[in-house]
Amino acid sequence: ERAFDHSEVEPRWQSAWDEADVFRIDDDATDPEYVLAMFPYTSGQLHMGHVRNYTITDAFARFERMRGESVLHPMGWDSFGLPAENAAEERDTNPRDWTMKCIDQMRDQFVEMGFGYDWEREVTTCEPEYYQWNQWLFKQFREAGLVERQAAELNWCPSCETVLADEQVEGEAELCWRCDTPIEHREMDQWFLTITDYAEELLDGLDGLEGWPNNVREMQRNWIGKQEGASVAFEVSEYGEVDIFTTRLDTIHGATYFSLAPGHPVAREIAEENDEVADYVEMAEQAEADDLEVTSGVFTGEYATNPATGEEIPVYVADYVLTDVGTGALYAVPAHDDRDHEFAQHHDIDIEQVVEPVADADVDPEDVDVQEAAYTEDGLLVNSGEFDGLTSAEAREEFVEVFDGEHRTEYNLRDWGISRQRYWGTPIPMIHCEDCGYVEVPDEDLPVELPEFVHTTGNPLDAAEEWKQTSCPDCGGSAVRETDTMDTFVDSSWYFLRYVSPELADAPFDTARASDWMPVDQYVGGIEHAVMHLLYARFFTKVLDDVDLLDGVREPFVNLTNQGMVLGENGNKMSKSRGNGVSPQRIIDEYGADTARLFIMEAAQPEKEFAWSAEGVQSAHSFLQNVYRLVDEFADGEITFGEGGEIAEYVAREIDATAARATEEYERFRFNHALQAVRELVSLLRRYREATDPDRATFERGLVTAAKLLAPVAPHVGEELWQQLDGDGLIAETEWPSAEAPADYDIERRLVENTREDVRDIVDTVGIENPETITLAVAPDWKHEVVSIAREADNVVPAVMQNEELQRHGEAA
Ligand code: ANZ
Ligand code: ZN
Repeated sequence: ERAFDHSEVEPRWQSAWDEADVFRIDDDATDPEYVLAMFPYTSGQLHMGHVRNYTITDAFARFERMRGESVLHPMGWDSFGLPAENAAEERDTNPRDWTMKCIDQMRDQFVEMGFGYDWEREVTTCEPEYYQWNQWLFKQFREAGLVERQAAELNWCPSCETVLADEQVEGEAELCWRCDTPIEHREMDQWFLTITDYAEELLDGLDGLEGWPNNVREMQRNWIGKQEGASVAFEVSEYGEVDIFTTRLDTIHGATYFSLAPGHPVAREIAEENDEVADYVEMAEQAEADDLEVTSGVFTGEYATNPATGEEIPVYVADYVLTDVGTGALYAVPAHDDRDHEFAQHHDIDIEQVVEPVADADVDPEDVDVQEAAYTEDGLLVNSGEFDGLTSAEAREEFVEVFDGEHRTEYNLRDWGISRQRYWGTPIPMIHCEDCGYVEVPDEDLPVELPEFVHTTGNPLDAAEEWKQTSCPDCGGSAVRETDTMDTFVDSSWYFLRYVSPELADAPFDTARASDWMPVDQYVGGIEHAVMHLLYARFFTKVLDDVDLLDGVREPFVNLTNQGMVLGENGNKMSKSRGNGVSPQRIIDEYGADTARLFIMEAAQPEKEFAWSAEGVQSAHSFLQNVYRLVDEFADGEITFGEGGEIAEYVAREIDATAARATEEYERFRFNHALQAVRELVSLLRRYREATDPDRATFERGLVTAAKLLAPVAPHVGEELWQQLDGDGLIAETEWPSAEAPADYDIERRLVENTREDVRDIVDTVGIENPETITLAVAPDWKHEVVSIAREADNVVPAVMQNEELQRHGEAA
């Protein structure tokens, strides 16, 4: 029985790649293909999600390299964060030692998986060589006016007398992780990056990100949450004018009460006179975001004058009005807003309709009963005096002037609070002096390095007395260091730039090279980063460009792929508690890395989830063994060759067609289809050999083509085959097979068929009845049909819209 032994083969080729520097990219490369996977958090254990993520980028990087591209494919470690502190506590070690051990373990596993990274460019965020640049960039941001101190609510443990990070507050009862005391919320000043200054640009830029999944773009749009509206002043008894923010100025005649957020200055003023209001404000401020009902609120005894009607309407303080949204005050229109409606019913407040559906709307005006439920659509004005009959849009425009208001745009996006009260992060490079206030640590004193870790109740930096006490850079007097560290999302907001010049000692990255090498051409990672990481990285890129650290790079990632989940064999999420996790190490040991890689890549297209399957693993394993055997027999001269007969021409044509098809599928990130093509080619060669005496040249070309097409996904086996076939050098560095399809071969048809399969898969996944009909329906005109199906069934939108090929083929069709 001929077989290859993966435990011997795989390490051998890993060393060969290393010796030949296959994955290294020269600093003087121009405009390389930048292929990047989101770097892992250093938990120490590689899981299947990582394996999938990194197999995708590795296969693509290898494919591009074989096509003659210079490829930048780096790896690094997202290595700051609370888990390291917790692990250090549990194991009686310190976060640094624990983290470094994890990194070594994970690096070994990456090598064992055959992932080809340029290890000379390894970046580790918890090293001073890296985080000094977080500090330096913080100062750059500050100089650009993008750093502010603002009040933020923090968790305070009254017993430990310390601030706690959110992760240190446990359970619904919100207990201190150390002493189980219920925590309190306190307002304290924190450092913020004013990402809101870039809200509009971050929103605009999304339109151009056509290589991103639509659902991610939509999530960012919602997160930024642009609302165009107006502000108008209401007179509130003796407290004077109070500005409100509204997106529905057309409804102003229907305002039947007025409402202030508990944190609004006027609410606080009223609280000074009114005990009931004072109690309410205090209670509301202690409550967590979603604790209170929409109906929670209290009448203040005061009245506001509606400028539209001259009516006096009661003023409430209500928790559903948020202090830091708009102006923190609103006029409420129960007839046309759901929350106002609920509140009004509960507090017995009048409900007055001022908008009714237009004549051709889906709803008959007769059927609208605002006493029952709010009518929240636009329409025509009623009960609005001389303005009756205006459309909502007309009224919104006109009323800004009529009621002396102002156009105003609001965003949901908040500034980014980066202060964390914990040890394992980048120290914020500020010093507090009694006389001078906050003073920056001068550049020559960077990095501010973390002191030795100590086990303590609160933030270890607070306990590091010697480290904390310093002198003021301005006046030389005694001063204390800022003891908060940075949110670790700061680290990941620019790590992709550090790879470009990881050793650079006098700047975070080389501006010229970064500007040439950026943006990242293919970025692959989990959907959980749709908003925070991906938005922060976009923000950083724009700022860095604006302060001339980059030259004309406005977006960091051109193409984005979110890989789907790897589920357990039972179709559930893999987890310890379910006991259905499959350890990558076990698979590597038992079957080898190539089997794992092949199985994962054949199982589904990258965006789709799939369930682990022992059978699938077996099938991948035996396919690799079979290919190996066929090539081995060929190499040993065991195959009888002849003229090849009539079918030789057909086989030759199929070889070219396979190369063309597989190439196209690799480009489209449809690795499963590419591999399907390779499997078909291999079985054709096997039949060719059995049916006739094949001609040697064609047969050999078939094997060479199959080996090359397989190599990005199963790189070790690829090398082994290449060696048997007497190839020059390494297959990893050889040329990709020419991808010219034979003239009469309809590659487009194959692609459309594959795409149709994708649609069916998607439709199956989201559970639409009768996928067949839908598949047939979409065939003639991909784009429009798919879009309309997506519209009809809400839950299909993300999946279907994500399938960019559908749209591409739609345009072609
Ligand atoms: C009057 C009104 C009438 C509103 C109406 C809506 C419907 P959306 O709905 O997402 O566009 N608002 C204003 N400031 C607020 C705050 N600090 N906290 C909570 N809600 C606030 O958001 C805009 C609407 O949210 C605004 O328009 C305001 O209610 C409410 F028939 O004003 B509206
Ligand atoms: Zn000073």
